[in-house]
Amino acid sequence: MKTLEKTSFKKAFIKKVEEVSGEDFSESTTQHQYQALSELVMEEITAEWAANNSRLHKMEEKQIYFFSIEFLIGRLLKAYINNLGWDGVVSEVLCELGLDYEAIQAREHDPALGNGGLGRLMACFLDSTAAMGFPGHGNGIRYKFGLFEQKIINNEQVEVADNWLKNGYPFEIAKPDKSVVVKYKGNVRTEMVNGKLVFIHENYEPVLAVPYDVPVQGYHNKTVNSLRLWSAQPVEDFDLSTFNQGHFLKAMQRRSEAEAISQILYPNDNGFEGKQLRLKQEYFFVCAGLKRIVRRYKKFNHGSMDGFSDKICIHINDTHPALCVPELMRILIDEENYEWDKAWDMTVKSISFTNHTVLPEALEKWPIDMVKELLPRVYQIIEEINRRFVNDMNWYYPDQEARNYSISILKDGQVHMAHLAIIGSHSVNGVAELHSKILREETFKDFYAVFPERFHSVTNGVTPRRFLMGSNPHLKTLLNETIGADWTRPNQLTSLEALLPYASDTAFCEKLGAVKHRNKAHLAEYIKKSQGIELNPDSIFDIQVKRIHEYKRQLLNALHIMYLYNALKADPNMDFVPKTYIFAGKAAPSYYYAKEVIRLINVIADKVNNDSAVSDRLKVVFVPNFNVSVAEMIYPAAEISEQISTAGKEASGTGNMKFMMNGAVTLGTMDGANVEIAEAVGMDNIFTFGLSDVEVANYNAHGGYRSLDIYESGPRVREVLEQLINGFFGNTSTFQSIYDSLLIHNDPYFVLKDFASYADIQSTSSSVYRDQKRWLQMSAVNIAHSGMFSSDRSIADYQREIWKIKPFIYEEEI
Ligand code: 26W
Repeated sequence: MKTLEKTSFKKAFIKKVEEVSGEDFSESTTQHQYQALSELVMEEITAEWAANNSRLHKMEEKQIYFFSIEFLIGRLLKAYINNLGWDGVVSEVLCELGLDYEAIQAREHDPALGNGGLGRLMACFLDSTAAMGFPGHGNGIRYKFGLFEQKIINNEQVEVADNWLKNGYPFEIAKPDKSVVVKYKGNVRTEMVNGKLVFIHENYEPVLAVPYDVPVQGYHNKTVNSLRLWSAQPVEDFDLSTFNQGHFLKAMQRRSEAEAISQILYPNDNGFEGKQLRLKQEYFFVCAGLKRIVRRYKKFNHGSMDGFSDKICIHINDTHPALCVPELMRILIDEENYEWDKAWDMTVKSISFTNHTVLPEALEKWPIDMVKELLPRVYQIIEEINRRFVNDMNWYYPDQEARNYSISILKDGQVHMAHLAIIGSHSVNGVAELHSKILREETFKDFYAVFPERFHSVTNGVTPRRFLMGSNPHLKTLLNETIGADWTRPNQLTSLEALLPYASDTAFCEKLGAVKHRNKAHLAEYIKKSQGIELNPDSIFDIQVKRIHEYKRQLLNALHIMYLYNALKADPNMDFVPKTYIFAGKAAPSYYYAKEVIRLINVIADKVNNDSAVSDRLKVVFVPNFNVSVAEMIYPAAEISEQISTAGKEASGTGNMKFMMNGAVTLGTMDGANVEIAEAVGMDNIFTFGLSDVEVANYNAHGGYRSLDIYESGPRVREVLEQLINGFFGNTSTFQSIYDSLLIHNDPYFVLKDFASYADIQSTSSSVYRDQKRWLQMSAVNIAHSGMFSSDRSIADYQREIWKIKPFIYEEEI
C-alpha cells in the first residue's frame, strides 16, 4: 500500500474540488469537498480493486459469498480513509485548508439498507473478511429507499421516506453489462430431448437485475472485496408492443412492477409478513447472485461446474436467501445436466446457514400457492427435495412418523423456509452459545436429532475498526499510549487484555474517566443542538439503543424511570446519583404496541425534563432516527449498557458488544451474548438481574405467571401502572394497550415479574458509581475483555468450523 504524501494530496484535493465544482477552490461548498474527497478515495481503491478481481478470477482460494437481504453498511468515507491509512494526512490537510472534516463526512447520506442486527452483522463481517485479507463478498439488494427516517412529532414516531440516492452515491459502480434476467410466474412444460426429460419455463415475466458494486477495502492491506447490490429494471425500457397497441398505462404498469422489486426495504425486523413482493425480492437477489457466481466459476473451470463446492461457499444470512437451495439445484439440473444426487451433494456442500432469531412470529412460511404461482420451476424442485427427504426419513426412522412430518419442508399448505435451509445446507449455526443451545433443544430439536453434526455455534462480533478505532479516537489514543498498538491489528483484539494490570492504576483510570467525560460532553452537545435538551455530563449516562420491540423491554426501563420519578417527588431529599436515561430506536411502522412505547418514553421525557423539582437529577432523552452514524456517537458516551431482553428471546445482540468495547458496563439479563460477556468479565464487572431462560420457559410451559400478583404486591409498582391510564401525563395521554398487556394479557414478556430485580440492580449500579475508582476499574476490565467480541474472531470461527478454509494468520502488510 502506498503511503499518502501530504503536499501531493493537498494539490490533488484542491484540483479535484475545482473539477467537481467548476469554481475556484475558495468558492467551494462542503458538498463539493465531500464529492472531491470521495472521488480521490475511490480512485485509489479501484486501482487495487481491479488487481483483486483478477486474483479472484484465478480461484486460488475458496471464495465466500454472503447472501443477505440486508447490508447495513453505514457511512463509508471515513472507514475507507482509515482503512487506507490515510487518516493522519487527510485530517492534517483539511485542517490546514481550514475545512471541517466532520462536516465533510456528514454530507454522506448514511445508507440504511438494513433494519438492525442482522444487516449490521453482515457489514461487520465484510469489514473483517477484508481486514483478514481473504476473498469474501456480499450479495444483496440495492433498495432505492432504505429504512425510513424517524421523526418524533408530538411524541410519536413519524416515518419519512429515505431517498438516499437523491444526490448520487459515490462508492458504487454500476455494471449494466453484467445484468441478468430473473424469471417470474409462467408455466413449466416438459419435453423429451434425446431420451431425457427437460423442463422448459415459458410465458414468464422477465425482470432485469442490474448489479452495482461497492468496494470493501481491507484494513491496511491490499484486499478489496465486493458488495454486489442488485437493482431491478424492466427488461426493455419500454414494453413497446403493449405501448404500440395503445395500452400506455399497461406498459407503464409493467415498468413499475419490475422496479417495485428493489424499491423499498421491508421495515419489519422479527415479524414475518407474507407479501408476494417480499418473496419476489428474495428470489431476485438469490437468482441474480447465483447466476453471476456460476458464470464466473465456469469461466475459470473451462465451462464445467465440477468442483464448484470446493471453491465456493454460499453463506445464507437467515432464511431470506433460502431459495439458494432450490435455485442452485435448478441450475445444476436444468442448465448443467447433473443427475439429482450429484447436484444435491454439490448444493449441500456449498451452502451454510445462520439463524438469527427464535421468535416464532419471525419464522418464514410461504403459502404453497404463492410460491407455485410466482416460481413454478423452483417450486417443483422444492417439492422433489421434500419428497426425497420425507422418503429418506421414513426409511431410516419408520417409527418416528410424527417427527418425520414435523421436519418436512411442505406442511399445512406452507413452505417452511428454515426447514429448507437446514435440509439444504451442511451447517446451521446460532449466533451465541445460549441461542445455539435453544436451537438444538427447542426450535430445531427434531433436526438436531437427525443431523447433530450439522449444528454449530458462532458467537457474533462487531468490527473494532468502526466501533472503537473509528468512533472513539480518544480512547484509541489512550489505549495506544498505554499498551501499544498491537490490538489494532486484524484478529488481534484480544491483545487488549494487556490493559488488565492498568485497571487498578489510578493514573490510567483518571485518563479513562477523562476520555469518557469528553465523549459524554460531545453527545450532550449534539443533543442540545438537535433537540434543545440540556444534559449534565457528570450524571450517569444509562443508554438503551436498539430496535423497539416488546421482547427487548424498553418498557421495563421506562416504567422504572416513572418509579424513580415518583420516588424523587415523594422524597425530594432522597439520596440519588444524578442520572440521564437515553433511548433511541425505530419501531416497525405497523407495530402499534412498539410505537406506543416510543410515545410513552417521549411523554415521560417531557414530564421529567420539565419538572424543575427533579430535572437537575433525572433526565430522559429519546434521540430520533437511530442509525449507524448516530450509534457511532452514542456508544463512546455510554456508562451503562441496557441489555434487558426477556431471557431466551435475544439471539445474541451486538450493541452489547459495541458498548462494552467503549467501556460501558452491561446491565442486563442472562440472555444472548450477555451470558458470554458475563463469562468474559466475571460477575463482578457486570450487573445482571431477572429470570433465566429456563425459568421463563418453565413459566411459559405452565401458561405464564399471574401478573396481577405483582400489581397487588406493593404500592410503588401499582402507582406506576395506574399512572399509565389515570391522566398522570395529561388527559389525552393514556396508555391503555400497555396497561392491558401487562395486567389483562398477563405480561407475556415478564416485565413486571422482573421489575423488582431490575430496580434493585439499577440501585446497586448507582451505589457502585459513587466509587469512581471502582467504576473505572470495571470499565477498564470490560474494554480489556472485549477482544473475543471482535467480528474478526467470529470470521476466524466460521473459517475453521464451517467453511473449512485455512485460518487467518496475521502478517504485517503495511
Ligand atoms: C421476516 C421478517 C424478519 C426480518 C428480520 C425476521 C427476522 C429478521 C432478523 C433475523 C431479525 C434480526 O435482525 N435478528 C437479530 O440478529 C442479530 C445478528 O445475529 C442478533 O444479534 C440479534 O439478537 C437478533 O435479534
